[in-house]
Amino acid sequence: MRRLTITDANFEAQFARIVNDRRESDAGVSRDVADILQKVRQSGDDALRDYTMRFDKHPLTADLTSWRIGKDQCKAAYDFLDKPVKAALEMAAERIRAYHAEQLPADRDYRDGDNVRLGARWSAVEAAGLYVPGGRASYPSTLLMNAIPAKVAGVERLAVVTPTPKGEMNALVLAAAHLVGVDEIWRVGGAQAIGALAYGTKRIKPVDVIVGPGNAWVAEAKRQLYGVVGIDMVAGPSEILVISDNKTDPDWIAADLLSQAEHDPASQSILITDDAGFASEVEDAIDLLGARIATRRTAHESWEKHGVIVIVDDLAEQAPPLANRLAAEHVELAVDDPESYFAKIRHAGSVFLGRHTPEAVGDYVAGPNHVLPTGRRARFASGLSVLDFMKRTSFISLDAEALKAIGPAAVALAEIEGLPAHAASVQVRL
Ligand code: HSO
Ligand code: ZN
Repeated sequence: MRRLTITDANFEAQFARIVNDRRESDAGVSRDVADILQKVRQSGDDALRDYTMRFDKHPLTADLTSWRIGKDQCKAAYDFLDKPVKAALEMAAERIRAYHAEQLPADRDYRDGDNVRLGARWSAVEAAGLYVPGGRASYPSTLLMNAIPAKVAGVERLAVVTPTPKGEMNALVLAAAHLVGVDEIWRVGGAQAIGALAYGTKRIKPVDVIVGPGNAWVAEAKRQLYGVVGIDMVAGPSEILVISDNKTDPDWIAADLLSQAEHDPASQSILITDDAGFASEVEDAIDLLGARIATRRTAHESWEKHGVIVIVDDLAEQAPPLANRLAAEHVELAVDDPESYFAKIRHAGSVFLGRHTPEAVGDYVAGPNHVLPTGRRARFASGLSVLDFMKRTSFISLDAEALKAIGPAAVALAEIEGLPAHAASVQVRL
């Protein structure tokens, strides 16, 4: 953990280093991924079979159940859940659905001053692919956060791909799939699964958009296939920035900082406060709680390597501009007047207002998406939404009068661009 004080002579240099810190692995995977994608494109299911044996030790055979997880398996996983877990998942799903329904965009259809009818109509993509990681980062909440916006947008087909190393499956993810009504789940993972979704194979039909988190290979495959298909953001390790005065219980803030640190050794947790004594209490609380949790190794590594405490003089004045430079995925405002801070925060994936709004409620049940821009991408990007599964078709309609009003200008522009057929197609109608 590093502690910075704004009055230190070298504060600016130290803070700039944190802003520019690259925590994302570019493991030099791009050539491997290009090879894998080419093989999947050429040999389809045969390539999937080879890679899945090699990387996941899972045999894809003539038996379809080795390829695909059945609806009945998902239902069984769901039925097997404890009642409180079931109720929690249902509450989460319903709140996420309601929030995303509010995002559905309105069509436009109007006449302008020249009596030209103009507008735009939104429609969903037909098919979306969702990558669900195996192992550490395989979360039912992430399945809800990715699948529900697609459903709300009106996507007809949702195909999930997920690696099942040595045949192993995450029952909670299957239960979540049952809850949201996803029934096409393929037991393939890695770059090869992304290739299959983009190009299609004999078994797996191609999709139009691919979303969902994954390791460096998955992220690189999505990047390389962007343009063949649409993708969501390429996401990096989680981040949290907590802005707190000394009136919040240090135990609360310690837990908040650890909540993102426990995701990944490359995660980053930052506290900005105006009280050095309070900062030390939070540090002590992190040591105590951090030693007790099952995720302590990951959380400890993240906090040691990437954790930061910034001590400022004037929290209300100095914290928001620092927050904007960090453009963090999550920003918590644990202060008396969070609104006045919020008004000054422009770059953030999601903001949590007030001492009683821990970031973790946003990860699960509040409603907004937990797939958010990381690595300072909040400067230009937003969290996953129904719009990631939709596109807009503009339309134009003219009658003779309207064409008379704007057509001659089109003719003039076609002529200076040296495109006579363009000019003629307007002129003949005038
Ligand atoms: N905080 C993560 C999402 C997540 N948290 C899933 C718990 N489960 C995204 O930044
Ligand atoms: Zn989380």
